[in-house]
Amino acid sequence: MIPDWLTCSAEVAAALADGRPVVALESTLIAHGLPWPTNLETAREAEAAVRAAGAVPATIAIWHGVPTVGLSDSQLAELAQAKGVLKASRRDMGAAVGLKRLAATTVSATMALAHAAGIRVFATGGIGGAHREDEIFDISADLTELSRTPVLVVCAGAKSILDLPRTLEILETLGVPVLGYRTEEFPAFYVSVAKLPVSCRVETASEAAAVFTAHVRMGGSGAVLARSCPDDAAIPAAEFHEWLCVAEQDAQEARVSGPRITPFLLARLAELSGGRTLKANRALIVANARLAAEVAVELAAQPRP
Ligand code: PSU
Ligand code: MN
Repeated sequence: MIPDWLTCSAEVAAALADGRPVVALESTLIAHGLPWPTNLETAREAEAAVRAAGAVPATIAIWHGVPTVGLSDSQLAELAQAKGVLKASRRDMGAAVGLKRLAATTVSATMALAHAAGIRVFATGGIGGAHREDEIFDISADLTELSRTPVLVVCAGAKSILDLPRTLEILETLGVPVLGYRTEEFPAFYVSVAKLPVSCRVETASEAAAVFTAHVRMGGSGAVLARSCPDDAAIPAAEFHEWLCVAEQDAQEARVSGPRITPFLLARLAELSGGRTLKANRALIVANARLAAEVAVELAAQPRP
């Protein structure tokens, strides 16, 4: 049953009612993570990849106060160019609805809305996590949401701008499995590996679906399925870290903090890398969307829990 406070597109509602595979996609990467027009191109390419793999895409946002699952193509285009879009994590959903704001949803809010609609698989670029600066205490709400909402988040690991060892420790503490797709090493977003172990390696979408189903059946909540950035777009770690040091310095000088820090760093890295991080971000988002659709197809073939 889809709750009355949420709007589902007709296509997504029909697929869910029939038990056909659906993949949730988030909107913060469109409104805040990527610049125009790469953002719209990437959103469309991710939706096309989901369809090509046999599932229905459902991009999620809060549309002028209405939680919406399955944006239309014209809504995608509007969101990609809109100014003043709220970046809504879990805690901001009430404000976005109560004050009728146009809000892009982060991983945490997208998970919550996907789950409310009955969607079990969600693809993004990279999840949030613990930020690197020792003086700044900043841990993404994505981690807490993974600990309480049973959605499989397909990503290229956590963003390379983060403290990845701390992020993985927090996920372990919260009981969130981290599956590596054909890898034992946790992917680091633009950088293909972080030399840190995942909790379990899987070889196929079917194995990922089996692990996630078992986790949820035994009372578990969210899980991460991480695949590396495609080789032809991935960035060598040493090169990336030079850009990151400059971007972090710039963020400190500009006194950027809170929800603005991630978009600031991503934009600065795109400039410093001459667009290479953008190319990597786009490639990994599309690859994750395809894998998420493959897992959604497997889950739809299992008897519903
Ligand atoms: N993946 C991307 N680009 C992004 C994000 C993910 O390729 O911009 C977004 C997600 O919405 C994620 C958010 O939840 O970045 C993390 O923000 P914060 O660090 O403020 O929690
Ligand atoms: Mn934060």
